[in-house]
Amino acid sequence: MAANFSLIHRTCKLVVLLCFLHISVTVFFYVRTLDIRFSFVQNQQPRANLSRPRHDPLPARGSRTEPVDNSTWKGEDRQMDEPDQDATEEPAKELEKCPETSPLLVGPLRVEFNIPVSLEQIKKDNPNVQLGGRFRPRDCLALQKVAIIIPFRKRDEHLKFWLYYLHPILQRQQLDYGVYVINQDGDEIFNRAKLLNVGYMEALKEYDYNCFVFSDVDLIPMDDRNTYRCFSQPRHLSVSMDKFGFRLPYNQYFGGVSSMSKEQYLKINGFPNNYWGWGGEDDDIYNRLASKGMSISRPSGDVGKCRMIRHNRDKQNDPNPQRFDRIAHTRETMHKDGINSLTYSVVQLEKFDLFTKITVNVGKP
Ligand SMILES: *[C@@H]1O[C@H](CO)[C@@H](O)[C@H](O)[C@H]1NC(C)=O
Ligand SMILES: *[C@@H]1O[C@H](CO)[C@@H](O)[C@H](O)[C@H]1NC(C)=O
Ligand SMILES: [Mn+2]
Repeated sequence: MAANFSLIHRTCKLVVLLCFLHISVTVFFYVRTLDIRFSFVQNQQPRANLSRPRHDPLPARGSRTEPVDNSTWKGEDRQMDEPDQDATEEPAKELEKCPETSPLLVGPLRVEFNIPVSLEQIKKDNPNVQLGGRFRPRDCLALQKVAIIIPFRKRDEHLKFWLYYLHPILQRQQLDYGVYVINQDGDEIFNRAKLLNVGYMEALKEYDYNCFVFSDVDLIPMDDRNTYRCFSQPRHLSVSMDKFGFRLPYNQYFGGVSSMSKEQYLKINGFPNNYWGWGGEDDDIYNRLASKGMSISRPSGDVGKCRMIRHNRDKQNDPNPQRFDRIAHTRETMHKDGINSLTYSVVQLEKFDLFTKITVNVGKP
């Protein structure tokens, strides 16, 4: 009888324990779902976009003149996994791999836009840049092959400054890189994200790139430690722009300059093709990443400083009234709208000394 009682007692204890476990696990997963949902950029009100209070500003690490704290830096900047570095496959190459952090970096840079720049002078200043805006370090094997994609239309003045500042920086960063300016042909309404998709496709036709940096033409980094390469998570590089008072405008902000490995890009089916006009396409990209369980990697607010060349709103790039509706449905649309549904035609492909310019017809809304 006593033995029987103790058996019942033990069984009860076990049942209670199992119930408790079950509830904990359920609550855990529910909270996780909520978390992912809240981190989505959904149906934001127009005025909520930029004037929202900033709950989570970037840590301001040190002042401009202080060196960056090296130890924490390394932790958040893990190199993405190199796919094909099989030593046995490269018998001819004697070059050693470049170091994880380039020894050529100098840190904070002076960036201004009231100086005269000319393509001839930039070419003279960068004798190692090859036709089409290609470069690879001479004395070591670059860790990544980076295609830099710049969506473009009628911004030649900005492009000059971009080339003037970026070529020296990218060379110091010891990247194997190419610069692709994707020029939207005609005067139809602008489509930034579709041009980025075109850049991805066209760059891969030329070289086996494994990393893609997507950059607006008017954004210049103010520190060469902000390396234009890929990381184990998609990277947002323009984290503290002068335009936004050197802060992130909001936590999910992914506009300006970003980078993604080929794998990361393919995982989200590339970018949307149907955001015509200004705004929202970067939020859609963020939603794609979040829905695939990826997070955003960022440099510190200090290293991530950058300047934007001031300009008026372009013609044929008015705010897209459909953007709020579109970003509310990324999850449903992303699998049919992206690199798998991209259509365009190349109008002209030009190799200049400092960049490759691809003029494309991307159609109209
Ligand atoms: C980072 O640390 C290494 C040694 O650990 C040192 O050689 C290098 O100069 C440091 N870089 C910076 C930017 O402080
Ligand atoms: C919100 O503002 C940012 C910064 O200007 C912009 O990149 C983004 O596309 C905007 N999103 C929407 C939905 O307007
Ligand atoms: Mn701009």
